[in-house]
Amino acid sequence: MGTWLRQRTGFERIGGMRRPSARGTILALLLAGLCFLACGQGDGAARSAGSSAAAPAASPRSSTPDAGLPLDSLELPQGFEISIYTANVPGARSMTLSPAGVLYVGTRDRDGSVYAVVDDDGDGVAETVREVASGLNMPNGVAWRDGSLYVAEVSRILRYDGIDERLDDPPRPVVVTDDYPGDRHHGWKFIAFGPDGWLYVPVGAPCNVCESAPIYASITRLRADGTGREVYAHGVRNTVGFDWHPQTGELWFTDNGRDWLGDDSPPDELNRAPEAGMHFGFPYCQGGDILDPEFGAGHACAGYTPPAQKLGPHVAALGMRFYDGAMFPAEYHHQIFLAEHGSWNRSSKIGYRVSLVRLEGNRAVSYEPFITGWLRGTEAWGRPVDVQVAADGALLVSDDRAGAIYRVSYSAED
Ligand SMILES: [Ca+2]
Ligand SMILES: [Ca+2]
Repeated sequence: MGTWLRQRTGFERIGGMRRPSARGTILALLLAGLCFLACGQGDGAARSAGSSAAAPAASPRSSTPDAGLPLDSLELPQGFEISIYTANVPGARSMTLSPAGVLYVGTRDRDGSVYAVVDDDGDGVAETVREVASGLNMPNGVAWRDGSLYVAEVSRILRYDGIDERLDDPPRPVVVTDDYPGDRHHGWKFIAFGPDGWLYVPVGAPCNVCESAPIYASITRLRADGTGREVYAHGVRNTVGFDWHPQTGELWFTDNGRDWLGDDSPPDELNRAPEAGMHFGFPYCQGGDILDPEFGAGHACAGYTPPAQKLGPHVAALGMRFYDGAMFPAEYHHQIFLAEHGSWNRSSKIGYRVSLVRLEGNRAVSYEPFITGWLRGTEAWGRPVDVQVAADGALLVSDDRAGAIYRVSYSAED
């Protein structure tokens, strides 16, 4: 049959037969191993790899609603709950949601895959995960517009037309552009359509810190048909998440600070770019007020736009979204949730959490943790990458270490 479908429920459907897939088994073994490492005391014997690996005859969801992930260790404010939307998206990175409710998820490594995740019955648990593309070059970025899914590889933007209706038989992609640099260092991309209808595509610095051609360390934008590319923002080291304020239409974006300036320097950044042509400092000025020791000579931080909010040093702030759903309390309305993937260039780890930045007008006034607990001691069992507000107002959070999408919901106290 022409259908090329993988449903990531621990099975591959082949010619109408169902049999355990090698991947499903490996995933089960990995999850079991992760739990062995992370679940800690007491229950290790009850969760042996053997019992998990032998389980694929049943739906992983019905037998283990938490998919073996230690959700109990996550802490959220009063009234919020977190659950597993799906634990079957290996390397889950950036997300986009179609109006029909299909969640598309990019990845950065492994098979170069893009996944489509569907909650068929609307109960807050996605039962169907399909691989709609594979073999791509770090297809981290996904954006949906006018019936098509746009996917960002390192140097190309691809477009899959009519994708929602063809999840079981995805169309061949149209190449929107193949004109981005091929550098894999900071080459994976977050992409999104702005309120102006243009597709925003960042190009990270091809280095930790360096001067480079103008296309690098920028956020570009281009028309949906691939024409008209221009640089919108300069001096951006590596942004992997942005969104536009629902009322002002202004662009806000995270940016990852450089490495090797010490444990507490520089901060990661949340920036605001209300107009084209602004310069956010890299590589000359880091974090708004730190003249770079290698590239700062002859420059002044006053010449560049400082962050709207300094974030933790090395937290690796990635995806961010304004909350515009109806489920959370009013105090969260139009505030920013951002995913902190977690540090590597620091002697003690920080990040590995979802944070909240509160705004007053167009000013950031606070920065606080919203979900913590993926980091336990010195080991992180999960790493948040992106956040997405679902149609029902729940907040979806992707995790490329656990291969999971979480669903954060709120219900008022009794
Ligand atoms: Ca469901
Ligand atoms: Ca900056």
